[in-house]
Amino acid sequence: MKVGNGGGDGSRADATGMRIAIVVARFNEVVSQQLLRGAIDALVGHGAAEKDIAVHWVPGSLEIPFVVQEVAISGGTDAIVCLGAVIRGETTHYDLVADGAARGVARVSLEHRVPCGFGVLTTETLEQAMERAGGKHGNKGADAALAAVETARLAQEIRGSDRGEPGASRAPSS
Ligand code: INI
Repeated sequence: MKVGNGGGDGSRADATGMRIAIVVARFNEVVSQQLLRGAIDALVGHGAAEKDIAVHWVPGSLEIPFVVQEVAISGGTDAIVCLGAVIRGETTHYDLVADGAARGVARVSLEHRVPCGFGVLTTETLEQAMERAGGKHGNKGADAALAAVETARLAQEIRGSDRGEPGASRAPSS
């Protein structure tokens, strides 16, 4: 039996040599900037070179899937990190934006076989968003970045396996 060792704590997120795109929504920019800072710091802290990180700003979270698709089609990117903040208090079409972004990114990720970390916050208030963008609840931009890198590494391992063995993921060790 072959047992992969996925973790989820970022310990397997080795970004060395990876080319990573970050697609970040300008809407609620005060939050997005913090998510972006967290993502870049996490990527560089896990071995990525700054020159290998491309940042694409889009107007709002609804535009994220299209740009993710363009990045995927253009090729050469190992992982994509999606960042944004959808805040219910400031919109009547919160559900539409939140749902559209999530479903769109998931679809592109699967259709184009590119790992995407999803760091689009969905909160009731700006305060809750800030708490998750470097505040008391951590930085979901960093979390999304490391999730994308870890998934990209796993994909490399699976695709690189030339012995025809079934792939395997590790169950939590504890
Ligand atoms: N986009 C966001 O990223 N967050 C929001 O909270 C938000 N609100 O509140 O509406 C939002 N809307 C813009 C949307 O993403 C598109 O940019 C817009 O509809 C134009 O296509």
